[in-house]
Amino acid sequence: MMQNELVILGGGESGVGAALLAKARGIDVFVSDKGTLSDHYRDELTQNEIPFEEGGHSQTRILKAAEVVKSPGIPESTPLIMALKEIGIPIISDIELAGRYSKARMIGITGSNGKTTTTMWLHHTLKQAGVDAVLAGNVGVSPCRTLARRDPQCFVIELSSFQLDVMFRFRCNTAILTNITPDHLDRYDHKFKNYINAKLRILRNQTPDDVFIFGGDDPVLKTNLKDVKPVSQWLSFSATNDAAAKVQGENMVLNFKGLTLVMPVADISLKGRHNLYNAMAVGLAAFSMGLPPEDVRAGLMSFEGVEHRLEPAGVVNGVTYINDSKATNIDSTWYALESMTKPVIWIAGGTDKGNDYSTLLELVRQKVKALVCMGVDNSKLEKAFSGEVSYVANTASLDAAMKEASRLAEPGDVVLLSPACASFDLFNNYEHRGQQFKTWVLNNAKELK
Ligand code: UMA
Ligand code: ADP
Repeated sequence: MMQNELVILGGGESGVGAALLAKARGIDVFVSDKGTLSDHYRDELTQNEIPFEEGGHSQTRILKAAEVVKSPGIPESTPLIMALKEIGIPIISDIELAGRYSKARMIGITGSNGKTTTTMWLHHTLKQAGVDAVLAGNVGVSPCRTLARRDPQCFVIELSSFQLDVMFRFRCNTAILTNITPDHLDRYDHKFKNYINAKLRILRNQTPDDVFIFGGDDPVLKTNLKDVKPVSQWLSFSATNDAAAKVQGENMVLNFKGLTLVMPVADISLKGRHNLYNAMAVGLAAFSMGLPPEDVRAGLMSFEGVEHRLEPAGVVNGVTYINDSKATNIDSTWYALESMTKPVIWIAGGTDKGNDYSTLLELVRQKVKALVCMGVDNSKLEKAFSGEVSYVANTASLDAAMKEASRLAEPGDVVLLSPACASFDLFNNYEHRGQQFKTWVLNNAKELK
């Protein structure tokens, strides 16, 4: 048994990435997974001669670790994690490990909604302008994987609250906090404040040279940033007030570091107010890297969007189908409904995370013709909206929901899948749900041709 071993808990992307980096740096490393590793990751560990176990954690060995890298998928309340904490063994994330071995500029992006879109949009904008930027983090690739081979000019890292929980010395040269609405409360003792504090950890270790970009219209951020003393350069984006990124008439206006971009909102490739916010965050972050305004404009005009986020899925019989399967909470669905310009047949439902539907009522009254509930238990949704829309359908499969929606829709309408709920009652995950939606539309488009 090794002493001074780096133990990695969880052999998913974050764990295997961390193991590859540790191995490349000559650190004794051991990967332990309670479940079964995927063939791909098992092969990678074997090929790189990294010792591992699966099907359980060898507690005695793990409790002798010099340090532990924990997958963000493992809750802090797990007995093994509690035992490690009690002994005082440091527990970090793969992102924290990456920070130790990189001189790259670190751009970290967090928030309750818009993380992936903002991260990928910024990465696209930087790459298109010729910057050696690498996409990493919660989008699905560990930065450690790249660092095992090379250190790029810049990392664009999506950070979940779970990753932030186990980050201590990591420093974001540019930090983005898009917004905060309740999510993942099961991992935070059901206390919203704990989740807010996790998000604010993105500010840790920032210096006056660093930049913090945040949603200036977000009420939760406004309240919670009031008592924080700025150390770095704080910039906000707002659709209603004067800010570093703002709206003036038909234009979006960005100003930072002597750089200015004035650009028609209509030229931004992704639509809806939430995407205007995301675009502003991208623009300010690009300015923080010194990117010329024309390169920022080009990136904001050419990004094609991310799958399952208000993704056009086709037009059948004059009805437009939109896949917003990633809308797994109320706020994301609010923005989806707000951005609709045609009458909506709304497909919603799934595993409820303690939703309060009242904030959607006004938009639903304005925009929704009919609601198709799709879930194992639709009673809460039905109760919230019956009487508010002309028709509420109760379905328990994608096929049944799609049949109802297409029956109810008339030419010129939109069928919007924006569930406001997790997918696990009927699907493996949100991707599976979105994929099935798109496949259904594609098959029907063929039949009707
Ligand atoms: N496991 C143990 N012991 C335990 C519990 C679990 O060993 O007690 C093992 C499981 O068997 C599994 C591994 O830990 O093999 C966890 O698998 P994973 O695929 O979740 O692991 P990671 O590669 O660490 O995934 C994480 C993020 N997952 C979560 O935060 C839940 C990924 O985000 C992220 O892409 C990846 O790191 C790389 O940074 C996914 C996600 O759902 C997409 N994120 C949440 C979200 O976006 O809402 C936060
Ligand atoms: P995250 O990675 O934080 O989950 P995504 O970019 O994947 O964010 O988007 C998740 C959902 O939230 C999608 O339905 C998307 O349309 C919506 N969304 C995107 N940006 C924002 C935003 N700034 N505010 C609210 N909702 C948003």
